Amino acid sequence: MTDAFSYNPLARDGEARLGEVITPRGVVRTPAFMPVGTAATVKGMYPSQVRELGADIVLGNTYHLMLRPTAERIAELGGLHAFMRWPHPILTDSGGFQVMSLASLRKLNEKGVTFRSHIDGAYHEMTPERSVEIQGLLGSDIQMQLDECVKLPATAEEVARALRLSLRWAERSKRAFEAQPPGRALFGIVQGGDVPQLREESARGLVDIGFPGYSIGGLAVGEPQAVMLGMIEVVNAILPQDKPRYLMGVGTPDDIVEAVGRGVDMFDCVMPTRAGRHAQAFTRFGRINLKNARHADDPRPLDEESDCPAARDYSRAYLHHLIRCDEMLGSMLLTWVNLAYYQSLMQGIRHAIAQGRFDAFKAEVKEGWAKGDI
Ligand code: PRF
Repeated sequence: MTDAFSYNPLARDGEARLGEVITPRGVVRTPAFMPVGTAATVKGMYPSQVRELGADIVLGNTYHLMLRPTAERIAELGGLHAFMRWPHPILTDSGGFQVMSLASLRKLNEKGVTFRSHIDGAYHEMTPERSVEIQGLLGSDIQMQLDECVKLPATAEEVARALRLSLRWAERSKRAFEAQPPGRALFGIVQGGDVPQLREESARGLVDIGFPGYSIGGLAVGEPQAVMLGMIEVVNAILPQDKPRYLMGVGTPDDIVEAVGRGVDMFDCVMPTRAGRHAQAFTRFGRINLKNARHADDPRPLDEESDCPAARDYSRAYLHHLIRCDEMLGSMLLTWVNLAYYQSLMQGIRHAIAQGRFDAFKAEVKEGWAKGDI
């Protein structure tokens, strides 16, 4: 293993890419899905379980960790990998997006953003430099620049202002990142809302600054899927082929196969973990809501052929019972089922690209997902 960060393309099928993101802490097979571990935990899962499902990397959140237990405390305790006992790669989001969705009394200016914590109301300041410093203290392998993501619909003026601010923050982030040890990477984040020309301006601006990888932000924020896919096409035509592309906060299995078909390599989403805590199971036959009374007498497992014990070994009646009683094992088992589903989806995608039959695989996934509650 070298101490450098790199992207290694392995195969292509249309625009879909099979590859590897190489980090000193390990290889991330792409297309990859990163389970969300916001507060230094993938909720309800042991790190060893997450790993066994095939995850090569998890995501952590600057915003949550800076507030509690603080980046400085995690650094003193040996960094985020040691703290959460996940020795493999970690990607961290920069905090801007979470400040906008969770914190109150936000004030944004050229310098950065000030806000009040959603936990205790204390005031904090986040700048591009401070975000990179926090991600460095955590020891994150793949770090994100501070950006401003506007919710859609928004005016073109508002979208343009936010993307230009994000470009200036990208430069400041890159400069601050130079202080960190080799082997880590900082990604720039493309913004530009639903306006193709602004997406282009953002992507070109970031490529001019130069990053080892590029994130696509500002999507899945209220626009129809067709608009999101159109923006991905615009951006992917500009981003360099020899760097990984990460679509932030996306999405459903349908979104993921569509985005892979447009050149995206990395994804994260709370969907499998959050849905698991809300009685929803994802299976290759479709989605199942285990709160529904029709499961109360059903002795069948969710999927008797699954490799995941949670899907294979527990009856639907038992899962329904756990959920009705609000037992924590119910959430844990369904989170396990859903992350297993997502990782097997990614494995299927990688296999299909390698075999040159990605389009057929994509059609199968879309059909299964469209079935809804079965
Ligand atoms: N920016 C950052 N994180 C994000 C997003 C973004 O635009 C999104 C949008 N889907 C999710 N997470 N920094």
